[in-house]
Amino acid sequence: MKQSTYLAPTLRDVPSDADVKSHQLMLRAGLIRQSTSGVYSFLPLGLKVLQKVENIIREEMNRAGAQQLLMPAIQPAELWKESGRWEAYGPELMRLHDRHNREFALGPTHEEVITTLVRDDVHSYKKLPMTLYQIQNKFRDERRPRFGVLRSREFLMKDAYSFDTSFEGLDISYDKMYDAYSRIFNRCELDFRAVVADSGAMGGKDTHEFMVLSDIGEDTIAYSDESDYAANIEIAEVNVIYKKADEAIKEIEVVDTPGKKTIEEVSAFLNLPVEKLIKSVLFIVDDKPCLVLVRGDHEVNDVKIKHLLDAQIVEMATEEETKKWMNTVPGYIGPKDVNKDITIIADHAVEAVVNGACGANEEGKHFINVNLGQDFTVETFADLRNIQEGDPSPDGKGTIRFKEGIEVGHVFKLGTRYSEAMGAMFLDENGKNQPMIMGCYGIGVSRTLAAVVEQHHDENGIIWPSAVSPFDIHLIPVNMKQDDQRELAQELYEDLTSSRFEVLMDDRAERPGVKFKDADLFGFPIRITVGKKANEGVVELKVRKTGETLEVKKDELVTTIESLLYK
Ligand code: 9G3
Repeated sequence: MKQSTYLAPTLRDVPSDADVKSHQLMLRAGLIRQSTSGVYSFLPLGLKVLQKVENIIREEMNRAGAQQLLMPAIQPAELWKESGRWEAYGPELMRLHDRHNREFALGPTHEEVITTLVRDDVHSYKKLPMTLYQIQNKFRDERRPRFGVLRSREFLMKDAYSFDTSFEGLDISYDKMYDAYSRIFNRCELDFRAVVADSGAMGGKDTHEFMVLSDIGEDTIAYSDESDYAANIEIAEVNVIYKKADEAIKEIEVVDTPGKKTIEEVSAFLNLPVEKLIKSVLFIVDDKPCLVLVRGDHEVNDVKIKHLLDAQIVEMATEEETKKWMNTVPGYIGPKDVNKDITIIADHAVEAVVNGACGANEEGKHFINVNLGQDFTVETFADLRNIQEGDPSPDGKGTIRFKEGIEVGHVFKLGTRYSEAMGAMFLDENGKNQPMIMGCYGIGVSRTLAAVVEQHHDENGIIWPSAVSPFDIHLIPVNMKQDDQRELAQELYEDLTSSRFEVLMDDRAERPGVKFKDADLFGFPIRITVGKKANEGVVELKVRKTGETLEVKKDELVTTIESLLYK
């Protein structure tokens, strides 16, 4: 390919509205351009990478025995009404009407579509297990699209769905997908961890997220420094035994704490360690008020509340709701003498607080010497807090550390959630009709591309892993006006291309400095410069990743490149 006519517009400066490296570099290297907020075009260079990632995914899906198909992006609302999800999703589900005013969704995922497709054409256990997948754009109207294609409103996803006759069969399908994901992300040279995750609205029990380690990741991974334990902080269970302080129980007192609302302010003002404070947070759980207590130095984990109460919706109360239920403003609420309609649940750590402090449910006042039993009661104690760095690992081995991660994959065991809702049944060997046992498996393909850039770049630009690089070789004649340079470059272009390398030749009439800067920005693995020694048939080869440069005779070029590219 000749760069003089190739659409890969580079930018010298960092775009002001791009906050992370992958977004900046993908714009500057001409891989993507924004159409509107959260909506992007992939230019030729970007699409070539996307297709390389897709091909790796396809190879590993097929190796795992999955079959590729393609489902429609527009989905009739009836399917989502049948599964009960039409009302469950709000503004994030992009909806439209056709010319007959019928309702449709732009597909954010395809459980409903795939389940009805299988329902209508698969009826016998003899056809199972079956795993089907597609690679297609998804639509989710994110409230805050950001970080380029890392969180966009239209994005490329590989979504797979497995259908089995038993839960044992699902375990096998799940493990095959799990292993395929590990191979995919290894081939993309991503440093990732598979972490135990929360299944969220999808129900089902087991689920893992594949997280690419990155400081800009929006997810926090809790991992052990001594074992392979790793979990999304949302569900990482806390495994700590708290022991009560052995001090005499004191009489409760009200104290003035004017303007002291936060744990830190109250702790400092009352001269009490934060471990003695009881943090009270009011939640509205499926429309009912629930006061959640955690120790002052801990954070409430709303996913754990949801699991404990088997709830659909768990939201923090607004200021008005807090006033309504607690008769005071946030910062002064506590568990003593609250409205009897309010359920009180607490993290295990609260049970060990002696002579603690908490809000007095009156603005500007707190209680001290508060003790469970005599001053307040708790309906249920449970693990309701976020795990913290330094906590013991739940598997008993080592200590918990945190790392940020970018979620590039998510695999779920769905069970019969959709097959029952949509009637996807199979006749078992005894002729009995049973609901199929399903799993679903997603990879954010465009997000994976951005994650590769996040992990593979330096101050000069992208450094593509060879398996996903848009081109293998950047061929640069320093001066197109010099006959020997131009002719040797053309000869090498033909030789390398016929040796099955993908070559971009910079045949522009640009100064060498501009060409070299763009080459570093594009980040192909190998750069060949045809310069002064062209008349000796000698070129300079530079390895982008290491910066190593060496002079190579033209007839040794193919073998040298093969040794560098495919080692
Ligand atoms: C929606 C909207 C957003 C959504 C969903 C539905 C996430 C939704 C979860 C999944 C589960 C798996 C198959 C591939 C892997 C992920 N965001 N999820 O169901 F209507 Cl607006 O998509 N689906």
